[in-house]
Amino acid sequence: MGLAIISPGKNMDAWISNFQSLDPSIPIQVYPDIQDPLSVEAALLWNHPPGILLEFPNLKLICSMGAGVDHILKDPQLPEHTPITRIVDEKLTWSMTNYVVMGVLNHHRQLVRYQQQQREKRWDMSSPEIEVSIGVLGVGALGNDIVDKLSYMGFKVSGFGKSPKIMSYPYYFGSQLDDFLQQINVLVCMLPLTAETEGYLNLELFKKCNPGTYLINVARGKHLNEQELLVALERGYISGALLDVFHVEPLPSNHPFWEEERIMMTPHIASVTNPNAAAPQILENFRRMKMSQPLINQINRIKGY
Ligand code: OXD
Repeated sequence: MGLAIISPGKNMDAWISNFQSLDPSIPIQVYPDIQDPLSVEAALLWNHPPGILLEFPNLKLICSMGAGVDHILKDPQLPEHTPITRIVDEKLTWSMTNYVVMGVLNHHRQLVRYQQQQREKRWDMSSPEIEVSIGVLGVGALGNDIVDKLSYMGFKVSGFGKSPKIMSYPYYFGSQLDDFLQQINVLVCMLPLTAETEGYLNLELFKKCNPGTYLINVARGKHLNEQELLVALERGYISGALLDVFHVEPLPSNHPFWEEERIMMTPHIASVTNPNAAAPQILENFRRMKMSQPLINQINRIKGY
């Protein structure tokens, strides 16, 4: 009884060699070459074809290949009671925090402006720093680390979440969104994608931001109403954005974001799961599943994260 890896179009060699060197006794099958569906007890998924899990009647564990599980939960034919885990890993957190710190510093120290000045051979020392007060929407494992590191660097940082929590930093929740937005001028989206958070970054929210707020979205493309971001830029609610995620990936070549100078983009690389770091926790959960022990990093299906 073994593990199926289902991640169409991606090279799985690094995962396979990690699994094999950690525990060669576990049979691994890689989609689409699954010869023995009855033997599949655990599935490791990234953008799997919807409905495919129904082909595995002995499935007892579903693992996301990344931190997010929205790609799994959107499958309308997801087996109802099979537990789902996600990756929580220091390296993933480290990369994500580095990316956001880079985005904040780039905005704060205006690297884009100085690159432009260099092209124009222009020496302008005026206003060398933009004052920033950062707000992180969504303070789970990843968001919290971002708040901690930016606070450590001396930035003013607040967090926003769904429910009350005692935090070591200014924390807003629930109906306090407007107060949170009033405290900040850099908004970092770290929310999980759920029915509640889809389209959360929209014109209504942008209007409530301090004029000229800078947006960083490293969560999911569907958090952002892309058309309304363009409107918010035109109206000055938002001054610019760093985006790593998009509704459609790869971003289509006719998408207006390509032409928008105030938007800086990267191709969903803010933090990419490293198989060396993540394979041990998949196998640990495989072992726990076999022994009927509590899983690590299991998500709550009702909450959606
Ligand atoms: C993830 C991602 O969820 O890469 O890990 O987006």
